[in-house]
Amino acid sequence: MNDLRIKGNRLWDSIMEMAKIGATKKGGCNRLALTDLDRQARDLFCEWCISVGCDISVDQIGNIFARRSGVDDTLPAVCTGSHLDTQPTGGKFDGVYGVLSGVEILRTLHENNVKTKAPIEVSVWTNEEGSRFSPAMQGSGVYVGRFSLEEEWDKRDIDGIRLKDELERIGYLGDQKVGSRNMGAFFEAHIEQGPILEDENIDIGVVRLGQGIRWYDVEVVGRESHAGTTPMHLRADAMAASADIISQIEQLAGRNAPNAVATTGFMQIYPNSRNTIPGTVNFSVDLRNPDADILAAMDKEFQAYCKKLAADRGVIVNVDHFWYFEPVEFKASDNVKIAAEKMGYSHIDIYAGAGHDACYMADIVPSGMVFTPCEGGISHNEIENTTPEQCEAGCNVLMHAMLESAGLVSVGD
Ligand code: HGY
Ligand code: MN
Ligand code: MN
Repeated sequence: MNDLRIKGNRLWDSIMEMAKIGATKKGGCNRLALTDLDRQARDLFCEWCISVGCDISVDQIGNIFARRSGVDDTLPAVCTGSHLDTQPTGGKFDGVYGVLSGVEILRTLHENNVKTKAPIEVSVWTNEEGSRFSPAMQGSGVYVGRFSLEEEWDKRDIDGIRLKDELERIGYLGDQKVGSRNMGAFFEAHIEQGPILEDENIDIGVVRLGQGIRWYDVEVVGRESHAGTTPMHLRADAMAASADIISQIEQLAGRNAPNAVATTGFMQIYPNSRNTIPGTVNFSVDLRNPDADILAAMDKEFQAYCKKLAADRGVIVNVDHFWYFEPVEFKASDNVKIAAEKMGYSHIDIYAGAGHDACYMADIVPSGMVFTPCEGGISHNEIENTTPEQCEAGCNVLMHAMLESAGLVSVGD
């Protein structure tokens, strides 16, 4: 069993095939959750899994599960998976690498006629990115009970389109009750999306922790007025106030260096006219830190600043802190480490800066993540890149970490 290996070229070709769905001119992917492009990606995943004998199920929030029977199907399944939705300027690998590593493992087990004790499952989680609908990790969050199904069904995108209607429209509003599968462990392979593995020339990141995340919607309400006739001291300028807040969160991260990060990535300005002082500005704030206490202190400082700024500037600042995700430990990471050592891959312990579906799966089953290097640590960017060899190494480690949990009965006839 130890010499069982995946086929790196086949995995790479599948990633390139999937990348054609929503391909952008700069070589990335724009495949937002629950769009027709997401449907095409989901359909291709299902087709590939059915071709190696898997059964497909879809749950009420559109999560997909491809199942390969074990010798004893009453045992909890050993699972892997990730996401197929991307950022608007996404790359070819974020999420997709994890899903297609699962597909490659199914192909490898199938063609080698491997019998495992427990069943193996590969999953596609709905809207991991949280770009079109908030929050991120939405499908896995509903699955583990962090979010209510009904509330998430009613979420709307920027054009007011309702999530449940989109699930129905693309044919992925499943009837399987969320959270009802018999799972025993969950592993996820993912590019690191940071620079450490590449900088240190390491093959595998054994992910021990997922950092904490706090998301806010901020609304600043001032007063529209004429850009030419309104003296500076009489303004209630929602844009200038927002600029203060955004530069303040950057300083907040600086005061909590080296691990704190803070980002505003989304903004709407009303009336968005060059010669009218903005009356209302809505924008996102994303604060993260691997230490829950530091992240709580950052939250407190940020909210206090918004209160004070509102009074100083005579504007209203509404802060909706709608998503908090505390740092999470991965309890099955040792499987990843053992697998990497068995195959002679270099490895280090690392923590995840991005959110991942495995972070929520860790609520319900022992979970582990396998990180692989990506070029320049760049992700959420169309130039996101890695190599076939790095993808192959991570997928081999994923397969053996899973087989360690699933138990091997036989290889070949
Ligand atoms: O936000 C994240 O970390 C992930 O890309 N959804
Ligand atoms: Mn991802
Ligand atoms: Mn992402």
